Amino acid sequence: MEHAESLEGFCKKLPKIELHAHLNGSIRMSTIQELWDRKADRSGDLPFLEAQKTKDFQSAFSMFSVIYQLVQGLDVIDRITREVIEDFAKENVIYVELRTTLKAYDDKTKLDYLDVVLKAMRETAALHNIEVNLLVSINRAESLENAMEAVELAVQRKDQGVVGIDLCGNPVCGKFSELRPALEKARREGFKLTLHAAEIVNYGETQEILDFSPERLGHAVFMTDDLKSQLFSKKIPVEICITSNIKSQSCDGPLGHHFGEFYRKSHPIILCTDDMGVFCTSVSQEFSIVGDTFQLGREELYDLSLSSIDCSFASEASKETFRRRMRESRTSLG
Ligand code: 6MZ
Repeated sequence: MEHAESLEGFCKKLPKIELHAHLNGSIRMSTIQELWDRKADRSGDLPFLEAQKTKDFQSAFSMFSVIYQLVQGLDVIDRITREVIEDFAKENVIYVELRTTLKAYDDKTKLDYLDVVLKAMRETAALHNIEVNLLVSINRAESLENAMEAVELAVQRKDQGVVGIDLCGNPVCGKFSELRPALEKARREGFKLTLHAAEIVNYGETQEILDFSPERLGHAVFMTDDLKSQLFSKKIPVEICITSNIKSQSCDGPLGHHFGEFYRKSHPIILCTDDMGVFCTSVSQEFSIVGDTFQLGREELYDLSLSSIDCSFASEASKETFRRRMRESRTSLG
């Protein structure tokens, strides 16, 4: 049957949820440019643009240092939180789990940072018919002491939209095993956990992470057959970030991406952007990519979006609301 709507149009209209979005990596390109233009001591082109051209995994990380030079202060954090949520809402994302590493600026504490993000989340969500929760990130390059502090701050704001803890950061730095006590503490405090895993080849650590059984994993690119079969039998949902993996050269292209294998095994997966500013993507685009590459029909894309809801850390009542919104949209989707 011919569809009046293009695949891109369908994927944009499809209600979606986003479970893997780093706040600073999701910054709008136009905002980065504006912050750069305002900088008194700039010379030459925005280094972000230069960094975006380079494509290996470590140069993807160099973009975060450019962002951090420009995103200084809670007023900017407030602005980018609002803009990122607006951008998700514009493409019919009905629920987002944003994640961010808490930072202290001048006289402002990490708790101030957390409060600014939570307030901006609440206010913007109310304006745009989108629900937003927060995961506090632990950067694996940080000390255990810092990781413990992040969990303690998350505990202080548990009833205000913090639903989980993420382990992220440059995978060549730090070790899961050394930060594990902070993640155990988070678990004791009732937080759900999502851990970046297997973004580079590190089978030993991937095994430790699987043994730890977090509620979700991010990426899961470099897995042996044995690790994959453990993952499949444990049914740990995986946040899949295709454009991020391609642009950081963790895989050759969409066709060779492990989405195909995980999808065929009916393993729980969620299509995510990772860093929509850094990697110039959107959740709608991630759906279009899998529709095109793996020949998924509209029913299958709809079901993929619907099943992602089960993997979220939202309350059961919220999940029911998302499912209802998806059902209601079904007839108008084309
Ligand atoms: C691992 C990543 C990442 O926390 O300052 N981050 N960690 N793998 C990735 N794949 C490309 N993309 C982003 O957002 C930016 C931070 O998120 C983590 C990095 O630690 C980065 O510094 P926040 O809001």
